[in-house]
Amino acid sequence: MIVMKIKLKLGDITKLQTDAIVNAANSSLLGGGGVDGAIHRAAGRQLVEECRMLNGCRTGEAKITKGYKLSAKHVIHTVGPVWNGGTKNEEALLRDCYQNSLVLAVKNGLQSIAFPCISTGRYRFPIQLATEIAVETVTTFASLNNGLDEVIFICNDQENYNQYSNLLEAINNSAVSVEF
Ligand code: AR6
Repeated sequence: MIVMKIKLKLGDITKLQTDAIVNAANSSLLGGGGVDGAIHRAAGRQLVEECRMLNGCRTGEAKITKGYKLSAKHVIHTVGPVWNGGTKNEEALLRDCYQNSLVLAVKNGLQSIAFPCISTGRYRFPIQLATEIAVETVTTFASLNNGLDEVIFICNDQENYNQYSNLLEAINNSAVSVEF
């Protein structure tokens, strides 16, 4: 069986040298605050110019661009759900963000992808639940043996990092090897 690596990191996603980094964008895809603002600042103006051609993106869906001045070759832009108490299909939509980003990476022949903690900032998704969805979606994807070598979860704060660390330590799945 081909084993997919999962790595956990604490830091800034814009510094990573992966085939793709994922942006927690909004549906305009034209930039914003948080990780979205950081990615657009680091990538330069050409990123927003390419994004303008994409006609936005619906919640749960994903679109790919080049990485421009980033060390990452591509940016996969996905739009997480705004947390509304859990009554607006938020869990399924967050799962779609991870799943659709992974599928898009494989479709484009990419081997490594890094995710921020989608929706857990301005969109107020509860951290524990968001982490469970992220880890479960990625490990299930790995079990299907899809050609992706490496998924990085990169947290910008200790609270998110600790949640991931607890869940990843407990993983018992032969399709995955975890590195901290
Ligand atoms: N590297 C890695 N993670 C980061 C970075 C960074 N440089 N900066 C922030 N984070 P948020 P959302 C973490 O608010 O909740 C934007 O305005 C941050 O600590 O960026 O999906 C968009 O345009 C948090 O854990 O995204 C949308 O309007 C995580 O990234 C809206 O915010 C997500 O926080 C999307 O909200």
